[in-house]
Amino acid sequence: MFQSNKMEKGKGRMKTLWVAVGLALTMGLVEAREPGDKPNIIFILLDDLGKEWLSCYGGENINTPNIDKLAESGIQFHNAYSMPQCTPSRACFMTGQYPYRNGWVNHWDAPRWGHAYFDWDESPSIARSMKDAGYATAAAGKWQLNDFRVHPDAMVRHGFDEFCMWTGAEGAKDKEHSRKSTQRYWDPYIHTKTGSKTYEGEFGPDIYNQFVIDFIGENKDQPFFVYYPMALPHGPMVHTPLKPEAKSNLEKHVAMVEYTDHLLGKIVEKLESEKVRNNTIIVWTCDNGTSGQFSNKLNGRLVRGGKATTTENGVNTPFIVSCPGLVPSGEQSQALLDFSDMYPTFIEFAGGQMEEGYTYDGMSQHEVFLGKAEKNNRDWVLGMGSHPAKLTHKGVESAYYFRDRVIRNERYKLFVGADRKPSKVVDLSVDFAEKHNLLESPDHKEICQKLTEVIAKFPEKDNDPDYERLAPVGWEKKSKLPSQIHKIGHPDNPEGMKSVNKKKTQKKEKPKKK
Ligand SMILES: [Ca+2]
Repeated sequence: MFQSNKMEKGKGRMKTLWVAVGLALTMGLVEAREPGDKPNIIFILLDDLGKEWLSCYGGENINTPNIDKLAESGIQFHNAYSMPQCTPSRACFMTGQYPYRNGWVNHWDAPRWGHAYFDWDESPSIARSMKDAGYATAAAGKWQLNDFRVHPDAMVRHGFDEFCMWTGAEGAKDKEHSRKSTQRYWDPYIHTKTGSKTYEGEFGPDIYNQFVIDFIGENKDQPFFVYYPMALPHGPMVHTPLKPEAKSNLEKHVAMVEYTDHLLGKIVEKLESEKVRNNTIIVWTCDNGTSGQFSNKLNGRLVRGGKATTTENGVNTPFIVSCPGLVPSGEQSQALLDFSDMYPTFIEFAGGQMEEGYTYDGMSQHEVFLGKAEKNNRDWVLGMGSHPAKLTHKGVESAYYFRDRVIRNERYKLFVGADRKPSKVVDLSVDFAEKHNLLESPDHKEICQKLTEVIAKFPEKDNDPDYERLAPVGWEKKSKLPSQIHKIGHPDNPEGMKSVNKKKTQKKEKPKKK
């Protein structure tokens, strides 16, 4: 059942053809730019923030007027899924593939640990497809999927014309370099076309934001696509230019969330002043739930940060779509969508093509974004993946043979174990804590069966990250872990299976301790 990410291997894509198609489309577009005629798209992705910190979703003790205004101006979604952690979410967005297919099931800091990286030759790219559809493309903020010392042109290869990225913490024998490159906020270490360097005395988020603002100004007369994975509000907790007095971690966290709001305000202001706001789709969302160290009240209930978990506080992400010329305003949507949907959705708006030779998991939400379809084409959405991958003597591999995951519809949610069996079904309309298991309930036989049938659609084994092996660079992590057999749930590894069962038992016992 093992399926490669790519149906046909080989480096030679039909690049020439796509470029030709892109050019032809661009040439047909030189005239007026009406709303809907290749709208600009800005995908803003916050790092580690759940709904409990946004007043438009019912979060308390937080002031986010620009985000609230964005929600009022468009559609606010309630059933949108990200993945539980950075790498799985970001790779899913970039490829339109679920983690078990693109191989990025676990988290991997490419610049810090070396070895695996997001290989442009082994994966499709939303940015490359947007570029081929005639869009000017840019990325700003956090990337972390490549080491820019090894591949300074990685962003270009992934399809971004312009970029301004925090490098990600770079592992190095020189500890001073590691320290410098870790900085994403004050004195940030940023990679652009002119190379990587520290911007002393500056606040990184201002630099990434100004870059996006400049890019909008320079490209306002043609369709543009911006992938803006903000560095904020992920740790380390810092004071911001607007709240220099923030002292405690909580005060800093609040200041950082409010700073994302301030930065969004500046982006919208720029779009308005350039008169492209009506033709620019802003998708505003987050890559995973808040860090577990922070809790906040959401509609009267205390919610703990759910980063790296598959409960709703980890994966049911805030998701707002706004474009005054195209998208209806003031709407609340229960439509199901997840991060794999962005690639086909944006490509449909762009009138482009997804890259050939790959299997995709996403479904276009074009009609849902336009407010033309309340109920969309999805029966379920999926959330899975977190914690570091494993480094073996053959390279970086997924830690599980089959990673546990969740799927949900508008009301019910199924937890699937690493043994590929259903472990829990909950009714989200009444069970906020996701604790009451309906799997054996005679009244819920039908829904349990319907959700359980989805498991058969998943490949038996999750893929591993697919990348061409690099020559040693000197700072990479070392490991002699055996390949494949180390995996939790590997059929030839009874110890691995034991740990699946042990984990299950521990989970079941947990509530009793309290
Ligand atoms: Ca994250």
